Amino acid sequence: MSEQLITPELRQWIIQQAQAGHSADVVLEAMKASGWEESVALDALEQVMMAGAAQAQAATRHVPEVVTDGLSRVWAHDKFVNVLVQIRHPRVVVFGDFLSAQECEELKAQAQPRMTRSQTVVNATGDSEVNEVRTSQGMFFERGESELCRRIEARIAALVNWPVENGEGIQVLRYAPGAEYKPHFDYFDPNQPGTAPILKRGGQRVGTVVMYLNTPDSGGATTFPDAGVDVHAVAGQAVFFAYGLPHPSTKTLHGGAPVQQGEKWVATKWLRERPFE
Ligand code: PD2
Ligand code: ZN
Repeated sequence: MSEQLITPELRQWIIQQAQAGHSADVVLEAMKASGWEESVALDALEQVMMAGAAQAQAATRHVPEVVTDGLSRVWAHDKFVNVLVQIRHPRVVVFGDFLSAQECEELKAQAQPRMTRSQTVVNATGDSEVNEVRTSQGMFFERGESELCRRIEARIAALVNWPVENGEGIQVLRYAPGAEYKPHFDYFDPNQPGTAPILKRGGQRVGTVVMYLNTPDSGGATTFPDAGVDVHAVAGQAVFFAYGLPHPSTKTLHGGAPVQQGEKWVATKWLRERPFE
């Protein structure tokens, strides 16, 4: 365990850096420059500097964020969206009335002809493959592909204060009964060789919005096992989560629980650090 690598001297140095007002980001870069592997350095930072895990996110990179100013609904581009639940760590926000019933139906109809078996990224190479951790069907829209995509993208951008250009195209997924998406992180594993080429286009993923296009008869919640939180799939609602670092300390491990009865349709929007061109 990397815990054993943290000498008292290193612990003291990290604390001094924090007391001098250096952000975790800056300390991390300094550790990497002096030869620390990123994952070991992150573990050390987490243990020493970020005893309060919520501080970890705040002290690190600029991330998509919802600003409610204490209100239970926020204006997002063209409509008010209800803020149903907010969790600070992991940073998770559940929205009601995010998509209208008509928008859900239109998105499903536009996606339907292009649905194929979903794939996952092969970490070692950066390629994609069919994998039994993800038994849904899916498709990607290009960003800005239709008036509907542009409207939803502008709504997300306004809601989480993140530029439209930093978003990947909307992905639509359909889960049949029994289909699931086993728990995973949406960021790309920095220690895998296949990650570097993926990051060239827009950098890391830093946030996700999962929009529910229907209400399954039972099952299909989006689960956050490290937080003990399940978000039920309800048509028109959406869940947003952000991760300032590509590290499990963000507690953003999440999955799509097996659908028990009926179908489940979602649209996912992934947000990158930089423009995704
Ligand atoms: O469909 C879901 O609930 C789900 C769960 C976890 C979707 C994703 N991840 C995703 O698209 O990344
Ligand atoms: Zn995911």
